[in-house]
Amino acid sequence: MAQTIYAIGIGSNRRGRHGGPADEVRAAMAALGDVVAASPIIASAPLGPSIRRFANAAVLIASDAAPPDVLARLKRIEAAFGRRRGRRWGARVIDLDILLWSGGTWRTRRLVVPHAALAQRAFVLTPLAAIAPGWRVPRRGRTIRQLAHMVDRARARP
Ligand code: PH2
Ligand code: MG
Ligand code: MG
Repeated sequence: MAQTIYAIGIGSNRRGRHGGPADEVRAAMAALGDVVAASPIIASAPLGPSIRRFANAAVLIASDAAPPDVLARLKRIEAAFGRRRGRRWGARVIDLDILLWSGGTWRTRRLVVPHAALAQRAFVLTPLAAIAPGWRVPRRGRTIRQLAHMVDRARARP
């Protein structure tokens, strides 16, 4: 019986063996398994040095595994999809990030949950708000819905 829920962010801006970025995101959702909620897939402008647009989504998965084990599984899926580790923020077939987990916070050298940039990224918050609007983010004391509104307002400022 799975007690723990993880919110996973999914991104792609490069073709892979499943097709274009949105196909890669869909295939990653299937590969993750135990998906209890899946957001729509959105298109987003790249943040950082990459030129190609991204497909982004978020899912909730149920798992009894601890965060480091879930992270190891995400990395195995990324490798199976043909992800190459290289330039930071380079174009990638698939990127799977742990955004939140129902256990609260996790902080080691290798893994920090909630994801450090969660509150700044509309391409993470917008899909996540579609499936987990009321999830209150530890340490920020705000819900995903509130953070999504805040990031939208920040972007709208001239
Ligand atoms: N991921 C990054 C860097 N920039 N930009 C968009 N739009 N979507 C992403 O998923 C993304 C990005 C690093 O993980
Ligand atoms: Mg990422
Ligand atoms: Mg990543």
